[in-house]
Amino acid sequence: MDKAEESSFRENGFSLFKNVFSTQECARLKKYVLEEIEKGKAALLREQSEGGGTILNREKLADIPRAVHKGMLQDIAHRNSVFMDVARDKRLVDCVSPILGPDLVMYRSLSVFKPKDYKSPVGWHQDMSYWAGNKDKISIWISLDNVTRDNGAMRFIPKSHNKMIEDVERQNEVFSLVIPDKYVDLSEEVVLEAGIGDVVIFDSQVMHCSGANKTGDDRYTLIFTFQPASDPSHHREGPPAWISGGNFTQGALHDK
Ligand SMILES: O=C(O)CCC(=O)C(=O)O
Repeated sequence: MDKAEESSFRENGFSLFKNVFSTQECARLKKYVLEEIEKGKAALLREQSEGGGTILNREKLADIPRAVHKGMLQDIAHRNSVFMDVARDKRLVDCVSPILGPDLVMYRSLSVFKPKDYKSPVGWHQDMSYWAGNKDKISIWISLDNVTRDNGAMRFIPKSHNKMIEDVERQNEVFSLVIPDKYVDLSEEVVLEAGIGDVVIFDSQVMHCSGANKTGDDRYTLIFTFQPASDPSHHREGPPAWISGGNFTQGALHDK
């Protein structure tokens, strides 16, 4: 991240990095994502046929993937170390360490996917509506396919990260805390189309959403959220996982 990219991120709350990963790397990662999704669907089916006792345990890390049939696989880096290795890749750390510093831990990891003709959009939201700890968290969104405005590109409202909207509506969706339309100025909307291997980073408070997949093309992603190691908060039970740097005195797990 150069100085211009850093100041644009600080000003707008998001930034696009082109060609961070190669097409070959993304094809390999997508293969692993598809495998994890299939394993997840099988685990969810097993759980449902056995009565569904633990399905809604939102606290447990890498638990039954409760939303895998709705386009979301939570805690992917804790399901397969291939993804934890990607999260620790210097190319990703370099995208966020100018803002968050060198000592980083992972708050969450997931894949959001929209197979062809997947109709469900993700509504406008600010991630901090869901999250614990400090707001100094950055999500890193990796495009494993060509993502266009027609198959689910990310959409952002620039500068919206400066203020939280408290008046959110709860909907029966995977991303359930939605910002009412009256707070979203669509004339400001930026649609970020991304090629295979491009990376979008975004602030924990920026308003964002993504459209439905109206095409016959896949739209698979990997998403990691990092925070400074001084913040011991975690999206699940237990401490956040180590990502980079050496200063872990305040609670993060150094598992490498
Ligand atoms: O990839 C998407 O469609 C949505 C991701 C998202 O909203 C998030 O990670 O907060």
